Amino acid sequence: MSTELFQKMAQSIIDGDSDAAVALANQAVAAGIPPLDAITKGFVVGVNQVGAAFSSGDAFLPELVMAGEAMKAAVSTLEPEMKRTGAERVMLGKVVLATVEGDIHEIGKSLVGTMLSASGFQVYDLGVDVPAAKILAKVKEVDADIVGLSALLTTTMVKQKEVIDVLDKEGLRKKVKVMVGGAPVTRDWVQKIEADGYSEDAIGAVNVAKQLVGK
Ligand code: B1M
Repeated sequence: MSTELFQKMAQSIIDGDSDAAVALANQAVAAGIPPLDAITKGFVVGVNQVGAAFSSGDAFLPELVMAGEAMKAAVSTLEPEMKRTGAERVMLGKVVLATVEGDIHEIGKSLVGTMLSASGFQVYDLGVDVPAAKILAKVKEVDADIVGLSALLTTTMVKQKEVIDVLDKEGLRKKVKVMVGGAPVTRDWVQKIEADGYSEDAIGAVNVAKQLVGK
């Protein structure tokens, strides 16, 4: 039953059909399927397929855009349920979150933000294409414990390093932990830029953030 639903979810993203994606997300909530399962076993399978087709030249930008829109609609529909089912309610720490400058991919970053706030972090999501200076200003304003930086392009990963350098220059590097993520980010990269934490997915990001604040 759920396998069939997951397949339909993937297909709705491949078809770039936002209405179908929203309807299927609502169906999952009604059926008591954990929202993160709907995302990882259903919708993400579809968006990865579109991404692969785009890489190999079998799909084009309009398809990528439509898949992205459908994916966004599905995740937004599931968001309230993810927040509702977040188990912990204590304040674990403050996270300034952003997709780095030059990069407009927002779905994974927002998912990480939702999971962090559902788990008890206060999240300041600055959105996408965010310059290092804006991130620094927010870190100072809210006295952040963690900066979370998402990058989906090999060309924008360098901006993660730029933010670390800016924090360093301001004497904040020891105080503020930096967690990075995004599809092209590897452990080698994390070591190279001397980030404090890294995760491949949103659940992992919560565990890493907890470790970073010593919880
Ligand atoms: Co773009 N795009 N895209 N795109 N796009 C990729 C990333 C790409 C791999 C596709 C491909 O060629 N196979 C490729 C990058 C190649 C590279 O650099 N290696 C690519 C490209 C080339 C581009 C453009 C340059 C295309 C063009 O214009 N010619 C352009 C760039 C625009 C820009 O940013 N300046 C572009 C544009 C777009 C859309 C706008 C159309 C759309 C985004 C819509 C939106 O976000 N509102 C889009 C999409 C949808 C994708 C793919 C298909 C899917 C991304 C996604 O949402 N995945 C993507 C291919 C792919 O990844 N399969 C692709 C689902 C999401 C849940 O996963 O974002 O990986 P993800 O996040 C995960 C983890 O990475 C991790 O946890 C998340 C949840 O599990 N994570 C973190 C993410 N951030 C984290 C932060 C953390 C911790 C974990 O701590 C802080």
